[in-house]
Amino acid sequence: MKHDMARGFLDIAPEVQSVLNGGGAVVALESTIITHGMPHPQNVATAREVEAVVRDNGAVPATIAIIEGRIKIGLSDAELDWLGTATNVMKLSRADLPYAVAAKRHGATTVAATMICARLAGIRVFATGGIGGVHQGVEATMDISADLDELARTPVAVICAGAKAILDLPRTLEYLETSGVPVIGYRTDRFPAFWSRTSDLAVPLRLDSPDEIAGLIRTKEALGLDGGVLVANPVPNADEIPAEDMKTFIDKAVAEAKARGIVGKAVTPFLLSHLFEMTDGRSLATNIALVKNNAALAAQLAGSLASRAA
Ligand code: PSU
Ligand code: MN
Repeated sequence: MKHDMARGFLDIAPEVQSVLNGGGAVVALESTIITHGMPHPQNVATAREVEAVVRDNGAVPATIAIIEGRIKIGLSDAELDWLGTATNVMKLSRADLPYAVAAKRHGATTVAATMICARLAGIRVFATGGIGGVHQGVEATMDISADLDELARTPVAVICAGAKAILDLPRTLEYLETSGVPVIGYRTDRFPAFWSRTSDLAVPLRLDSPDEIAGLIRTKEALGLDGGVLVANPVPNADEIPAEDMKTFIDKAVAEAKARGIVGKAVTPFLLSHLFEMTDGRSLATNIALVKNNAALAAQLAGSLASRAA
């Protein structure tokens, strides 16, 4: 436990706590993807499958959410089922996490909030789908996901499939570089674009094994450099939707969000659900495949970090 004052706000599942006590491999998983990222019942089914993938790869999963103000590190079956259909669950980032805890609300954690909670629990690796980033039209809206600043300040490794192509990817990478976040392409030289394996952007760094990523993380810590690292893991070949195919849909979804005046936290959930409809579920199938792929790599990385621990 990194922060003793926070201990009283956390409910760490006994299995997760015992693995952490023994210095073993734990992977944090977010809950916004369940409540605001996927429709029911695929959201709950995917959450379970992702937990199973983590186990198959030698680590213990800890799905994180806020229930009645308690920070849950690891959810029970009943809690996960409930989360899948609950309608009174806030989408929480750094800005509103303390409110949800103080007011005893329910909340799903975004990448930013999941990183904060993972760190409080002593978990170093976290698997998600895609991170939030700089939105298209940022010149007018200033919409930049709090996920980026969290990566700059909180020492958790985030495994994602790049950033969704609904974002402004060049500016997202610029922002990460300015903030000092190492962005690692896993077995790729191109920054992956979530549904697509590649974009026209070079990835800043490339590593080809979990051990190498663990080595970078340990060196970063030894140098006293704060913040996380972002690992961009391309969706498997069989599941990808080529960038050209997605582009038409994305342009339409972004225009629709603008026309309807969708702003703030509602933007990402709106775009995702609109895309699921426009692609007849194909974008959802790809989303599910890439999260599982990230969970496998995250578990291997957590194992590698654990085995190197003194
Ligand atoms: N990746 C997905 N589905 C999601 C998200 C990411 O595959 O639903 C969520 C994450 O929780 C991420 C959030 O942190 O979207 C970003 O929201 P915003 O752009 O409002 O910061
Ligand atoms: Mn935003």
